[in-house]
Amino acid sequence: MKFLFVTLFPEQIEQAAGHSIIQRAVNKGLVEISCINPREFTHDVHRTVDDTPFGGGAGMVLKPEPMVAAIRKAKEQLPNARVIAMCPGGRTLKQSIVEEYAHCGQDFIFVCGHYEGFDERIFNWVDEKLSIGDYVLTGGEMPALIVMDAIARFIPGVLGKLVSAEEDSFSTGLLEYPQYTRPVNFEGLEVPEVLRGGNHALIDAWRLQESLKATYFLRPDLLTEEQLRLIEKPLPYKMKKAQRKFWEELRGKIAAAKEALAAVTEQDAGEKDTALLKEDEGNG
Ligand code: 4G3
Repeated sequence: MKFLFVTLFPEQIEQAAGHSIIQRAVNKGLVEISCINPREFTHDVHRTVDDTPFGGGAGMVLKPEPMVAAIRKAKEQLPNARVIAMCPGGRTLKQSIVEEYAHCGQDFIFVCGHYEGFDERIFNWVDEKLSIGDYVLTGGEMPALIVMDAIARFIPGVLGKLVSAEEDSFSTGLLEYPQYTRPVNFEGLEVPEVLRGGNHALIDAWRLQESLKATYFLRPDLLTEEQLRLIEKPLPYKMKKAQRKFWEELRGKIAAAKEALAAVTEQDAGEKDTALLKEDEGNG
């Protein structure tokens, strides 16, 4: 997959592409990264890319001529690419958008802005505006790199053999379950018994319960109506025994967590979240 960045600061992109998993993907030929600098498309001695806004106001605006010339060049190089402008006012990125990008079979041109933004007319050469979240940064390079990284993880061979982006917590729609590695006892904090037992059916059930519990407390908006019903409403009369046990156990964990919460009400909300998720450590 090819990623082309239209940017005034190509070194920032090259630097980020020179590390770790993305660098390995480039070396394996799974990902191609390149940059086009709009400054190369200026014709004045000062190589001007920005100017003051019509109507007044603080800051500078990216001029249309060099930006559009750079985007045109980018489209010549990647005619099948989606052209995405990174800006705080764009559609907010989430994992389902990442997956759609990863599976659409197109290359990507990221248009990175600086200063107070783009001349509005530039958007006529752009397919969509994208934001990585509700905050403003000094440039679109880091947001564009974040989008590329999130997409690249879905390209077969980019992650290690046994790891699959499709199985990520966010791709399952739930928050992550807690993970542990050696030592079994770290400063008195023990790895839950169930994870050391090697019973994979039990482990899978425990992990799903923990994911559901974390999601219930921290991001209930991510749960399906069905999941919420199975947590909060009377269980269906007809239900397989193992299933009933699973949901009853989860309800027990949630009730215990709520009690733990009641016990720490004098603490601040940030600490509460932590307390909630810690309550049953070690009692797998
Ligand atoms: C355009 C993207 C670009 C207009 C870009 C600022 C945050 C994001 C810029 C503008 C950016 C984001 C450059 N900051 N949330 N800064 O994805 O006002």
